[in-house]
Parts: sequence; C-alpha cells; structure tokens
Amino acid sequence: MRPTPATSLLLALLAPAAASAAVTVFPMDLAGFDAAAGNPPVVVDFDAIAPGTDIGGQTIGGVTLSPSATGAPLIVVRASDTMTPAAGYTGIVDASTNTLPATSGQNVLSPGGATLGPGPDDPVENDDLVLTFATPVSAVGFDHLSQSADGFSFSNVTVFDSSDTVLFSGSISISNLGGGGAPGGADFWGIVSDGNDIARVEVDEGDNNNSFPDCNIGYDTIRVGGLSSVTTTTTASTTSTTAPCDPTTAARARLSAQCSCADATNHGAYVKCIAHAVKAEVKAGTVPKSLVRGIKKCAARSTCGKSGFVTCCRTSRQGVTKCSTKHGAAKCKAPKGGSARVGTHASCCDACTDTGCSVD
Ligand SMILES: [Ca+2]
Ligand SMILES: [Ca+2]
Ligand SMILES: [Ca+2]
Ligand SMILES: [Ca+2]
Repeated sequence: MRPTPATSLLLALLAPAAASAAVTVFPMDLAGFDAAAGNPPVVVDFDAIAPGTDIGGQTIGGVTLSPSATGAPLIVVRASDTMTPAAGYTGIVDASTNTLPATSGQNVLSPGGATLGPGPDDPVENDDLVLTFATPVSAVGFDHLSQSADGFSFSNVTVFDSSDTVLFSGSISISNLGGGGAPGGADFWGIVSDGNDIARVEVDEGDNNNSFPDCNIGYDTIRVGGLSSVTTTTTASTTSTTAPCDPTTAARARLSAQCSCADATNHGAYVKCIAHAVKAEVKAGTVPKSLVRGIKKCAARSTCGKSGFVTCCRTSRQGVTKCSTKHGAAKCKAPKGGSARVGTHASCCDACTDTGCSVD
C-alpha cells in the first residue's frame, strides 16, 4: 500500500524523535557498500573455527551470532563439505552443484550442518541468523550463500536499532544462475546508516519444502563498520539559541550533551545519566543546587529512551494545557471540550510551550 499523506503524517508522528538516521541498502553491491561505508573490515570469516563447531551465542569481533528460536544450530563447516542429498528433493538438475561456496578462506556458516537436506526440517534447513552488536554500528554486510541460486531467495532481513525500531525490512536479492535447480551461489547484501544505530540484524529464511534443492542457505564474510565520530544529531546542536534561556533550561541543554536523549536506549538509564551529570555539575559549582530537582523532573517527564512514546499537550475546555507522555500519537486524545496535540520536544518541560528556549 502506498502511504497516503494522512498515514505518512501519522507515521511521522508515531516515529520516535530519535530515529533521525537514514539507511541505504546495497543488495548484490559490495562496491557500493564499500564506497558508502569506507571499506568496512571483514570481522567474521569463520575460517579459524574448527569445522563442525556450533557457534550459536558466540561473540566474534563484537558480533554475537545466534540462531532464531526455531532455527537450525549455527554450524561452521568447510564449504567443500557441503552437499545436497540426491534423495528427498524434486527438481534436481545436478545435485553435485548444489553446494555453498566460501567467499573467504575455506569455511562458511551453514546452519544445520554440511548436509543441505530437504524441508520441512527446522534443525537442518531453517537457516535463520541473528547478528547482535553490543555497540551499535553504522554498516553491516555479508555474503548470502544459496544452495541453489535460482533468482528467488526466501530470505528476509530486518534491521533494528537499540530501541527495537525497524530501520529496514525486506528480502535479500540473489542471482539467477539457471532457474529451478540452478547451482549454488553467493550474493552480497549490506546496509549502511548515517549513524551508529544498527544494533541487530535478523535474517529469516523461509523456504521449508523439498521442491527444488534450494531450501538451505549459508553465510560468509561478515563486514562491520562503525563511524568513529558519531554523527547522529546531538541534542546540543538542536537546542535553540535564539532566546536567552532560563537557568534550568540552559543547564539542561548543557547536560544533554553528556546524556543524549536521541541515543538513549532506556528511560531509566537516561534519567540516571542526567542525575549523575547534574550531581557532578553541582560539585563543580556550575549548577546551583536549587535547580537539581527541576532538572531531574524534566528528565523523568520525557520520552527519552521510551521507544514509540510522544509528549502530549492536552488543553482543557478552560484553556489550561498539561503535558504527559503517551505510547503513540494515537493515545494523545483531546479532553472533552478541549484540544490535544503531540508535543514538539522530548521533555514535558519544553513540549507544550513555544518560548524558543528548549532542549531536544
Ligand atoms: Ca569463510
Ligand atoms: Ca541448512
Ligand atoms: Ca524450495
Ligand atoms: Ca529453509
């Protein structure tokens, strides 16, 4: 469905203010990925891991590799050991060509092991993969290995930030080396963000039948890049400087550089960060003690670290406006005889007023 202007507006309102990063995907385009992300290094090539090892849950080069809940175990194999059994499939042209090619060294990740058996058989051919980054990154690429590169992958990839907001979701394109029963192949897929906000990549492989020898996939040569200087919008740069600020707001604007609202992954941690930072400022004599309570309250009454939340300004019939945080713009409803609008800032201390002096 093509989004109508109304749904676009709704989506814009529902999107957390923090999700400002833009992503670009590079299906079958390693050169484009390298150019956009500055040649990210290969951090996982599976080549130093003993064939037969189940690496599920292991962290390699900052990347934790996990199977999905119903997926096959993550077995590293020698690519040359991968084989398609002659029995059990229909549509075989030449089973000896239905193997997974390595794109680095000799080893690949072949969930379920070296035998690329027919479906439905989750422990063998539900070849899902979840990549989790302890420190979010800006670029992730890998080679998607097909048992049969027939032009149709049933592999979907979803990329999340650390608030579980979906940055991208779509299918992985693969080459066509000869239609049904085609030989195995390898195709690059990658994503590049303009911020260090890629926290998780989930590949959901969905062919679970025995029609054509193509229900198994594998992975090799995972590239990961991070931006050395974080370019996500910091709260300090979006702080309005057009009007002189009251002391509390001025202090909050300064503290926001230490505790980014936009990058906060959980609300409690954000509030704690502000409390910690303000304590240090009081100690240093840069914030008077009398402002502490108000500053902490502004942090608590914010959507920082609360994915999908909005500030909501509700004006009563009598013309009194009150701010609260709501889970989604749809929950920001007008009181009887009054009006409501989604706030323009992350904290209720700024959301409903338009003084030109605000934070976030
Ligand atoms: Ca390899
Ligand atoms: Ca498999
Ligand atoms: Ca199939
Ligand atoms: Ca499968």
